[in-house]
Amino acid sequence: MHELTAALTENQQNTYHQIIRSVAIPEAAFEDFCSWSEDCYTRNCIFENEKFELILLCWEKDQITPIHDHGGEECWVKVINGTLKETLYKQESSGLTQLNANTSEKGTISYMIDFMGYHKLENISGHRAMSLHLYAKPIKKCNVFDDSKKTFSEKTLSFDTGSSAY
Ligand code: 2CO
Ligand code: FE2
Repeated sequence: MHELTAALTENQQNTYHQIIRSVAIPEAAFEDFCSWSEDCYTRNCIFENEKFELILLCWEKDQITPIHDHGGEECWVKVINGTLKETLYKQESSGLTQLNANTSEKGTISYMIDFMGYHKLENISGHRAMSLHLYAKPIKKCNVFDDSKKTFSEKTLSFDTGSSAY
C-alpha cells in the first residue's frame, strides 16, 4: 500500500491511471482498512493529501450509491473483490437519461469525470464487495440526485474510517 501512495505522491496526475493499473496489492492488505454497515456502503480513507485521496469502499450485498457527479475531479475505481455494476447518466433538457451500464469484476478499473456525466455504482455480487477509489484532487462535495424530487443537491462527503491527516 505504501508503494502505491508513494508513487501517487511522487508522480503527476496524468500517470495515475497507469499507477493504479499496474500496482498489485494483495486483497488481505485491505482488511486493515475495511468497515461495514447495513445502512450504506462505507468510505474508508487509506491516504489523503492535497493532490489526491485513496479510499476503500466496502459494500454489503446489493448496496448502491445515489446518482452523483465527482465535484469536477478525476475518479478511478478498481474492484478489489466482488462485482460492481456502473450505470452512466447524462443530463438533457428532457431530464436525466440513462446511458450504458458496465459490469466490473476483480481487477477492473473504470474512470469517471464530470463531462462524461453522472453515475451510480451497485454491488451485484450477491455478497460483500470492496473497491479502491482514487480521486484527484480529493472530493469534498458532489451533487447527488434525489429520485423523488428529480433534482440534484450538493452533498458533503465524509469518511466512515480513516483520518484526513497528512
Ligand atoms: N463517488 C462515490 C463516493 O465516493 C462512489 S462511486 O465511484 O466513484 O462515495
Ligand atoms: Fe462515483
